[in-house]
Amino acid sequence: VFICWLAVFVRADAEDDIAFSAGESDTTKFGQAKSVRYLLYDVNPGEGFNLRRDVYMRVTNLVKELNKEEPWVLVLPPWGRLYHWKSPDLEQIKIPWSTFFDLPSLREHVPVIEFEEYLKLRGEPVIDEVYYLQGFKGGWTKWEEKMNITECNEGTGFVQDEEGNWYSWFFGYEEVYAKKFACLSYMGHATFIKPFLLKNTIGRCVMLPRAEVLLHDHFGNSEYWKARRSMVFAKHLRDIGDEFRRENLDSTDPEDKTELEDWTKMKRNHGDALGGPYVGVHLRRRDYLYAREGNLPSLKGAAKQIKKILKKYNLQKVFVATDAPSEEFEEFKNYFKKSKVYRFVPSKEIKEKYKDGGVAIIDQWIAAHARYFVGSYESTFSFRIQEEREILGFDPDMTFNRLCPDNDSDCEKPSIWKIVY
Ligand code: GFB
Repeated sequence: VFICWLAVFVRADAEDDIAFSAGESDTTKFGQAKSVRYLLYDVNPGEGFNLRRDVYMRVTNLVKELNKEEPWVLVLPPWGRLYHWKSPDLEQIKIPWSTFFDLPSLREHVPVIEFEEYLKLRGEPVIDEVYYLQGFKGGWTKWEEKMNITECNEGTGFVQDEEGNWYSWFFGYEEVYAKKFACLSYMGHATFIKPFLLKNTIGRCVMLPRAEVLLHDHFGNSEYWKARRSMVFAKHLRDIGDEFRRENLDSTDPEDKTELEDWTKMKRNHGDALGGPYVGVHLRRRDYLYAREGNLPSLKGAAKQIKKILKKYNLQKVFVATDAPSEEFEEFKNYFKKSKVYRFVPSKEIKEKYKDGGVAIIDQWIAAHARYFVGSYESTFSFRIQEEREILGFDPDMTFNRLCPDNDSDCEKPSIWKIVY
């Protein structure tokens, strides 16, 4: 149904500009069909890639709910300017979602288009209404769902020109402007904003910056997992990861029992997946050493823990996904005398094409296929690997593990987030 709507309205927009007049139904050509509307969002600039993926899931399920009333399309916010994407030689803005994800898979869940596709369809670089989400001033003592258009709590980065148009970062597209801007204090789940969007906004495209303020409607139920399962990585990245597995880690899908199917049909039991004959580690370093001080091991401590795992499961190889600088990786590797330790090092071409984000996904993909996985305390990067393994059908004991700090070898295990169909 979603894809039909998308197809109808993409055609309508291409054929006839009138289909874009705000809030009107184009009933002349398409019977009683309502004009499609667009929802665009953005996330706090300081957030990393894998928290942003979580925000996508919240917004996607909001769009799914909106589509029960009238056709809405989610406009995918281009990737760029992320704090952790530091490679100095790469330009990392205006990156489309198709660089990282498989768009047909996303569209099996809700209708989505890239921002550039939206601009092309619209024919004018305009966003009709922007509601900048924020918490209620002074915080809260009692949790209740409420929202209110109020003055802005802090600088928003939106400025108005003499003609009344609003300008902001807009993902690096300097020509883009908004016609209307307001701050919206908000406390609630994502779909709590649904009546507001349906009844109190009329613009064809509504944008919600700081969408992390919207909470998950359901955390961990089948809707959550549908959104998550639809986030299939782009094939070009999976292929690179698979080649690395095959060439270095003796790991192939038929042998590892990790073959991927269309996500809408794929349903695995825990323990169906065996995984390649290696331990997958997510060794988060850099800013995390300060942010999670006391919860991470030293390099030597991490190596000691991994050697134990290798022995227990009779494995000889280790794959390390890490943001560590190469000197740290070399030090870590030197703690292993008998086992082989691998890291994915991208060619110049891969890096230029798929950027820091693509390389991180390849790391996640390889780590997700390991027989046993161990991650870093509360890292969303590790969480997403764990979810990938739930989708593939690993035994939770082989997935929900973390590296302990040196002074607490029996540290608490991560929560188990089992897949729900
Ligand atoms: O993904 P992310 O939100 O996870 O942010 P955390 C970490 C980023 O660092 C990733 C890089 O998106 C990558 O760009 N990175 C981390 C890695 N681990 C790896 C890895 O194994 N391989 C590669 N190639 N890249 C939170 C952040 O990070 O940490 C917050 O979201 C804050 O903004 C906090 O910085 C301290 O949940 O680990």
